[in-house]
Amino acid sequence: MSEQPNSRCGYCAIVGRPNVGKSTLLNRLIGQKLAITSHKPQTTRHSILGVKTTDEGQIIYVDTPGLHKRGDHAMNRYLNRTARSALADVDMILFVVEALRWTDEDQAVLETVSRLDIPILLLVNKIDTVKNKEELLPYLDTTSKRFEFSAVIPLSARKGDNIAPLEKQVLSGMPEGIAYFPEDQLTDRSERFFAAELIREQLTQRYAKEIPYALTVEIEKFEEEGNLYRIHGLIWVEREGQKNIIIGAKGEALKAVGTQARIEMEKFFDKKVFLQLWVKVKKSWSSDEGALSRLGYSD
Ligand SMILES: Nc1nc2c(ncn2[C@@H]2O[C@H](COP(=O)(O)OP(=O)(O)O)[C@@H](O)[C@H]2O)c(=O)[nH]1
Ligand SMILES: [Mg+2]
Repeated sequence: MSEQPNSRCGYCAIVGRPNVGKSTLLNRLIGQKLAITSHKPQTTRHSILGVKTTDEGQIIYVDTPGLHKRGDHAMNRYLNRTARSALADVDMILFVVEALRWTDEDQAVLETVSRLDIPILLLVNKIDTVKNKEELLPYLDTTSKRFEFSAVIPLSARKGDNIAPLEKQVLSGMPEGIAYFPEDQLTDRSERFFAAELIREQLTQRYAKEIPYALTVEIEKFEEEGNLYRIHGLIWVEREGQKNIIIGAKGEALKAVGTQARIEMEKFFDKKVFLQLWVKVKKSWSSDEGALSRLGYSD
């Protein structure tokens, strides 16, 4: 832990509507894949802390599920609750939008965070998609007038453009204090949690339509045997038809998911991984508050 009297330490939440690149940004800032990403909403279902320690201090980033507009479904209510509670005690907010876009959902997120009286940095992400960079200027001009942001930073989380100036800006906004977390700690989540997330990432990226929303992953067994992790994962879906799709003809689809998830886990844990997967049906788990809480979606 840092003993320097002038060191800084604080919390910084990453917020925005789904799909603007919040999780990609967290991974970029930490330099490791902590948060799973995909182009589908609801990919991030839990708040994840990413801890970045340097000589100047410690920044604790909080990745949040996107604030979802529809609050009429139990899962969306949980996601909104999680996103909102992550904002309660932070020192700074990174509000992420997509270059050249400003939707009703962006506006709704701004309205939520601007009520909190916490400094807000506006991050205009995905600038790598803008061929002619001059097009950005009028956009930056209008968006920066939407609120008194402490700064507006165009960047690309995917390519890593403009990340260093962002980090400098964030650090300067953190209160003085000594580090909360040991300097080698990157996150607050367990290896079991990441195992489940890496399985869910494969499934979320692979299936379109309703399947990503209808599934969750539970780790039934997580055992260490020397340099090997033995992991049993249970994939819950809501209907028989979804189970059949995930298993596929002769189990081929599930096997492919298992292989790719195992490769990702071996990279993440730096261990050999033996992974077995099962699929089970639990009707309407995602709209049942009790089932949600048993499956780990509780505050
Ligand atoms: N071109 C481009 N795509 C990005 C960038 N950042 C994120 N993405 C993509 O946008 C999609 C959503 O990213 P994700 O981080 O899951 O968004 P989140 O829902 O806000 O957490 C993924 O397909 C990312 O690869 C970027 O800087 N440039
Ligand atoms: Mg995300």
